[in-house]
Amino acid sequence: MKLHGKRMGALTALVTSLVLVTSACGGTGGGNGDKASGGSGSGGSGSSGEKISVTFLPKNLGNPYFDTSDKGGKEAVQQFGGTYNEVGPDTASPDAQVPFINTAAQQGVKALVVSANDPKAIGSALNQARSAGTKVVTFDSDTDPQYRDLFVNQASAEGIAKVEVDMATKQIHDSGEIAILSASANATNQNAWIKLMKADLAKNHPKVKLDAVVYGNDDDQTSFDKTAALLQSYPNLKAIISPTTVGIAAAARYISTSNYKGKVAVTGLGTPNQMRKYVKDGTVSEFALWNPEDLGYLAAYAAKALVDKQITGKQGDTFTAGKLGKYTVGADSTVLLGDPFVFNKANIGKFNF
Ligand code: RAM
Repeated sequence: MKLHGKRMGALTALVTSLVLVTSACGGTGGGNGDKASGGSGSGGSGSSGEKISVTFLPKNLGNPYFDTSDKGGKEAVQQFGGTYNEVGPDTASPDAQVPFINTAAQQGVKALVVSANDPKAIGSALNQARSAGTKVVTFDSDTDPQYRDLFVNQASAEGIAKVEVDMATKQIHDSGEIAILSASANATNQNAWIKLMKADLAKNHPKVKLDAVVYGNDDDQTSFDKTAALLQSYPNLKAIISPTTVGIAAAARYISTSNYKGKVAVTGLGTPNQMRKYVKDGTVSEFALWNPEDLGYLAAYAAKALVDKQITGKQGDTFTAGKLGKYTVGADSTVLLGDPFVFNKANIGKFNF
């Protein structure tokens, strides 16, 4: 299902939700054949015969989005018989991940799976790890391409930006003031989406004014406070788009108990479990995401394929990601999970992540 250039119809939404539900329940997800029981077939040992050790390094710990993605990663690593580890900083700041990368390299882990807080700040640490023999897969939020072997992308940046602008502009009848509450200021993924959202707004929504972009640093309290400040600074605000699961939940929590409820729309990217109560109480009518568990699962299998030398990361390389089936490496050493999905009152009950 493509979201480009059209709104998601009720039927496609239903079909896609069924695919997502199937996937969340451990079904085929990508529809390319169920390999769940047999893993990849080559076991968890790399070409040297050692177990494949995979370390997941999210932007920050304590973020339910990464709890879910890394759970998918763990499932995959266990399936192929490798060893799994998760480490990470408490705050999503640009270079907070560097010591964890250095430690993983010293430990000689076979693969690091990283969501980057900054496209450059962790680059030299990653390249040192790669020189020492560790394969680097970025997922969720990329680095500059020269610092990693592969990027596992959740959905196209264009698709993610468009669905967010579509959801917000629809709710404000394509006219009025909006603001963006983002994650950290250097986050590669959010910044790519914001750039595309700005372009879409300028081109297709002339009556919508973007008042401000503010940063909650993927921290709940900071995001909550930034929401309050936005509402104070811009009394005519009609909608907040938050392209981060931490931000959207904090903004919805603030608005749900304030006089702004029903007057200021909140949308963006969220997890169903965090957003359920705000959809039920009418604070939020719709938001989007992908399946983070599948994202982590796919990233782990991509790491294994690199360690096994089944792929090098060049365009056209193919590998099998367990139950999700077969994937092909695209341009810029990128593997795409799928399309974003819109959650609303009608479908949110079917999801549990
Ligand atoms: C937050 C993180 C993550 C992003 C999601 C949507 O959990 O910033 O990088 O992909 O939101």
